[in-house]
Amino acid sequence: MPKFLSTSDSDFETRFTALLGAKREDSPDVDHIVAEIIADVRARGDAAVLELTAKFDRLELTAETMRFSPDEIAAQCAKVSDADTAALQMAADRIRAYHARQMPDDAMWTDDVGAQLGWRWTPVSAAGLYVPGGIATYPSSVLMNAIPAKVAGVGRLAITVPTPDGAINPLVLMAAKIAGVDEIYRIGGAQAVAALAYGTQTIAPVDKITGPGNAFVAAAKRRVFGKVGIDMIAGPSEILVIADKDNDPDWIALDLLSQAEHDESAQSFLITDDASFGQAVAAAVEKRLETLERRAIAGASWRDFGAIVTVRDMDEAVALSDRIAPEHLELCTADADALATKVTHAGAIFIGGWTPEAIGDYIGGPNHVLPTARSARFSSGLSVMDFVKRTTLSRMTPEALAAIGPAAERLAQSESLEAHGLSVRARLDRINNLGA
Ligand code: HSO
Ligand code: ZN
Repeated sequence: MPKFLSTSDSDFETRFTALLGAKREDSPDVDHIVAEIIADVRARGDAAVLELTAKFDRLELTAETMRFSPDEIAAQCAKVSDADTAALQMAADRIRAYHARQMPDDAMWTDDVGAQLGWRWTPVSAAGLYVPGGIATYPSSVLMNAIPAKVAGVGRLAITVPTPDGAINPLVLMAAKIAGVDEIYRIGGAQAVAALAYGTQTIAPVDKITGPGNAFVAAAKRRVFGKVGIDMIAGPSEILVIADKDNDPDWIALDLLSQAEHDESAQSFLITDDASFGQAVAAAVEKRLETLERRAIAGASWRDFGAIVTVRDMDEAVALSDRIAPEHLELCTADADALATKVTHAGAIFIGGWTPEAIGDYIGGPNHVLPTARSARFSSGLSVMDFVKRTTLSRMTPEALAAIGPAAERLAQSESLEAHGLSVRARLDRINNLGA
């Protein structure tokens, strides 16, 4: 059973705060092991990566077989059904169209003193995409990471995916192919992150690393940050559904379970203004848990971290939602559009009862790599912006320099940086025909 709370209960604040602060992830401290792996890959390159792959993935590779050959990619892609390929293709097209609209504009203008100012966006040269192996291998995540990079104009994209005992999900390679990525290495863990960040004899280094992974991958990404850019350290998935009584309890139950089934540490919340509707959803969840394939995972998540909160009205619901700052927020209410405008902190909002969150995971168009663990308060989901950077532009004329240069000279003097001041003064003197 999930936790039942009501804002009219006297102990609500205490219980809600406890729920928000609940420690959901018990990530092992692997930092010292990861530090050693990174040092080893930096020192020995391919040799270290190959040894670690043999040890962790039970896979004997060579520098030549580390990368999937075009023939191997074609052979794996041939195993994918036409229906799966078509679904991936539709997803890719929609994700591409959505992200194309995110491309920011360059700007240049002349201000009141005649100075030309502006900025220009350019893509990172090379990006590495980490794809997890095992049960958490999601072909959809390959599209969600690779397509924004491609749209941004990233020249080189490399994928690393561990293949324990040689096993690979063919849909991962098909997704890579559809996204236009053909540089794919069958390596994983901290060694793959280190190889992408520092390069080896076989793998050229990249400038930015994105993609989810286990505790080793997360620790490695933290450690290589600075040498390269990283996207974010994603935590377990979360969903908050705000629903009124005019919903089918079974639909809402399935929406809650769709995130609960990701991970035992996932968290699903329902906020409703009707207590008996909340009870109906709880009953529908239990019913679905009897047969759901991943009932062990979803059931544990729902039991340990699930919650149903009854509020007095929907404004109260929005206020609680902003405190949760959920990764995914579903608004299944009559006035969903109006409610959406009142929300400030959420990674992604799904408006109205016809928009299950799963649409966003696969095919809607927006990215499914989203801020977790309340980080939607200060950050956003993956986008084209993660693969571009901004260069500022300034151009002075003699008139502009005459107008603002003396203030620069004064500030340079106040910081005792003589050459700074003189570099301005030399030009001002020329303008005034004083200098040489
Ligand atoms: N809901 C997950 C993403 C995902 N779902 C991938 C299915 N596949 C985190 O936002
Ligand atoms: Zn999902």
